[in-house]
Amino acid sequence: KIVANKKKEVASAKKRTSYVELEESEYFHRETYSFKEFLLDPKRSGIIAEFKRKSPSKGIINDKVRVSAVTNGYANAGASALSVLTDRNFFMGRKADLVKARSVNTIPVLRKDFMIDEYQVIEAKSLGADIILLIAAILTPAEIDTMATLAKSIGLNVLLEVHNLEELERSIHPKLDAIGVNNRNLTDFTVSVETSYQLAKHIPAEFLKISESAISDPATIRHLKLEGFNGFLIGETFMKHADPAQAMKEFVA
Ligand code: IGP
Repeated sequence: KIVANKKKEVASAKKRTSYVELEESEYFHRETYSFKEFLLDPKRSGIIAEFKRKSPSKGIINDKVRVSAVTNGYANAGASALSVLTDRNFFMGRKADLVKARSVNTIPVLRKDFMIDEYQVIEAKSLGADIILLIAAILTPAEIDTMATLAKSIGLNVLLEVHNLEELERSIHPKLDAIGVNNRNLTDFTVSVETSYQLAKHIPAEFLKISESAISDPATIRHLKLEGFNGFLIGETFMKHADPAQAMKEFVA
């Protein structure tokens, strides 16, 4: 359902904006920030702080806050990177949110969306992203190869998301920078940080290790660090508050 929906969206975007126009964006020619450098910077928290108004599992989380204030507050609270949803249908995100986040921050920004086409990779760079997400559950190994290779050729960092060992083993690719274990099962939306603990030892050492979703307390981060995780993708725990950046400040204090 998500993939069919996304295909339509990409087809219409291609009609509106050509590759040539995307590449005319000033951002398309910028040098991206290194995901690795920011994640491993000991002065930062390792948190990839997400701007997410709505999700399929929770409905509206927060539609009252502004992307510039929130993302800038996250960065000031010590975020290593930002994650901005650009999917409109399921997450109430906008491409303009990514542009806004980029324009007011000097840390890496992840384009959070369902990437299924090379067009979206070029588009991500032109909107100001530093990192793209490739979701193993919806991509073949050949598609991961094509998109990761393209992304790296234009300086983007690549995060691969997996839910289980089978996805990890079939999708691992030398062009990836980071492997993210999603603790949320995308089919039934159940969450368990156990997923991260179980998969940790199967992720080859050359990749950054990220744990995604359902992280709601600092103790979980301490445990994940002990298992070798370098990054922690957090959305709802911050976004459910009227002031998400303040919530992050208190979380890291
Ligand atoms: C954040 P949470 O539980 O902290 O709000 O989760 C992030 O991991 C989640 O939004 C996410 C996501 C995705 C969203 C992970 N993978 C893929 C959309 C698409």
